[in-house]
Amino acid sequence: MEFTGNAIGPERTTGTTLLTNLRSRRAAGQVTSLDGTWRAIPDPYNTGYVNILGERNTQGYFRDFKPRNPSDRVEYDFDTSMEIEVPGDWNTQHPELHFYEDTIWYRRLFEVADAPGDDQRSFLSFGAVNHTCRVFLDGEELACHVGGFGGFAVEVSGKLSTGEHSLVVMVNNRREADRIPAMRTDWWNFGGITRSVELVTVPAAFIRDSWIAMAPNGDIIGGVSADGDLDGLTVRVEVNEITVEDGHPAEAHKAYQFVGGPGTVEFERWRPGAPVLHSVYFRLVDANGNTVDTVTDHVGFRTVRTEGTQIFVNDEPTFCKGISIHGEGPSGGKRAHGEDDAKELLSWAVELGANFVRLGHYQHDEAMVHEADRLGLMVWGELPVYWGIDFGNEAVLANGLEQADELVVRDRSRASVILWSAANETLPGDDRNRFIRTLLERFKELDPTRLVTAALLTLPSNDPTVHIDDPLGEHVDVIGVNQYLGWYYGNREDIAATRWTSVFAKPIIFSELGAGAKFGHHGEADEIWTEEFQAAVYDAQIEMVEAQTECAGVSPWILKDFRTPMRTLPGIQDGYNRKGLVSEEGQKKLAFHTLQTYYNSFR
Ligand code: GCB
Repeated sequence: MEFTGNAIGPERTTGTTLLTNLRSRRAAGQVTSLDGTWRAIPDPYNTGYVNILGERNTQGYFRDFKPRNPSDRVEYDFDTSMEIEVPGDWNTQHPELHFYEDTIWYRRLFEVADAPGDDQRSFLSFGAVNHTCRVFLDGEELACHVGGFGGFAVEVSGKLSTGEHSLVVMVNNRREADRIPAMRTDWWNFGGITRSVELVTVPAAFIRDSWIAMAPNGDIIGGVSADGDLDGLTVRVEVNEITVEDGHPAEAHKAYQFVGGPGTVEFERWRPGAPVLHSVYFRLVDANGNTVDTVTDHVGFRTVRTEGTQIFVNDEPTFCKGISIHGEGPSGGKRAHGEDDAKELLSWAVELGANFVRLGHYQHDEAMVHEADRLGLMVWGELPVYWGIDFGNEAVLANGLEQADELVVRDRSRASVILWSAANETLPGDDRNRFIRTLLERFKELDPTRLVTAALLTLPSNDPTVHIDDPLGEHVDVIGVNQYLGWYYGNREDIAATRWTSVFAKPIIFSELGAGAKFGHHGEADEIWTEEFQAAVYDAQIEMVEAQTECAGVSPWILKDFRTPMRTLPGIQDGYNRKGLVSEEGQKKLAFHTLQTYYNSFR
């Protein structure tokens, strides 16, 4: 008899779909929130899924059993287990879960007042669950999802009879060599159902996904994928009062290009700092002209392209005055979610004088990109392909592609997003080059309107000129350069004279630079961890950036101090990376004002 088995088996995403336009569905009353207080059972041995023989436990926690007789043995009870808020990370909700990296079972009971009819389809939608989860409805396993930052939906049509239902989600955030990200990240591995859970009910023939954007040549392009019985249905797309597409037969999962509409349509442009959004309606129309499904959006139109070493937005050379941001809320060191967090985080970026934010190192909450659209901030969106990934593993690449789909498909109507980044600080090598090139190609395939990039690792050299020759440079539109002169290496005095060149003649964005400082810690500029030290590094870096003609932008690291188990220095770090321009509670350090002065004085 084998006691070492693990019936969990390989983790692959199955049983999920992508469902976009949830804001529209919410506004139309098609969504029931399942957020709130759930019950949770920590289960580091996966007892709720695997029995002691290592076989699949058919009586596992997902059955959500209650004893029916006094003699019944049921060795768990959701009703009396710990409470946990959804959305939210588990690490900051219970002190004993602070460092927890394993399985927690979540359970939510919900009531269906009126069972949806045959003319409706129903989905459970998850904004993000970190990292891998299995979804069970009334004891039945419906789906597995791999990847901690992308949204996904699970179809439950025909399963929602009138009455009470038990939704159980087995969530696991163990760091594994074959996950993305893998074993090491310089951020907290917040576990849990970190974004909203919703029940979405749509018509039997419906728009699963739709998007519209402006191509680099000014054409309006987009796509609609519909689902259900689409016989005789056509697609109509209107921007404001203008129909830009009419009569295309509805096809499942079809992204097709429509150009311009009848005659040349010129919409007022969205610009950084001067955003203009237009109302867009995507409709499925039947043969009698009746609309069977509509989704609405508010979309800006702008072009973005590169020429030589510059980025052009609406044909104007545009310098990206940026700041990097983690998906951690403005206070409390918690995983960020929702509109309030987005508004506060991005209001700091605006106050800084930024026109650009790098949303590192993974897909952020959808509220961030909508708020960026509204504020006129340009966005760099990013995949968690970070440091050491098992690049030679085909299953890992397959998951990377799924995560790329989730990133791009959700946000390709957002004018604010100008760049998709495939990776951060990865070491060149055949497997890595192929892996990231494949992701970059997927970005372009899904979205021909945006630029692609990756944040490259540049290592110290004794030469004042750093030559960028990472082979990925050939496959990106914009080269992201992470560099820590004056912090991890190099003398502060030498920063201003340093230059970056590449064989690629493409725009360079300094996607990271910075230094650590503890808010309120003051001293001389050569005393590490003081606000003065950090500000002096910024001064020198700004001088370098000004003199570096190939530079198309900067996004220093980082807006706010953020939690990370890698930073342990007592009294200074205490579990936080201190490179923030503001503390974890939002107090501004000197360097905030240094960068603000620079951005406000700008070209
Ligand atoms: C980096 C990483 C970032 C870290 C940062 C640091 O290069 O991209 O995730 O947090 O440096 O503070 O060391």
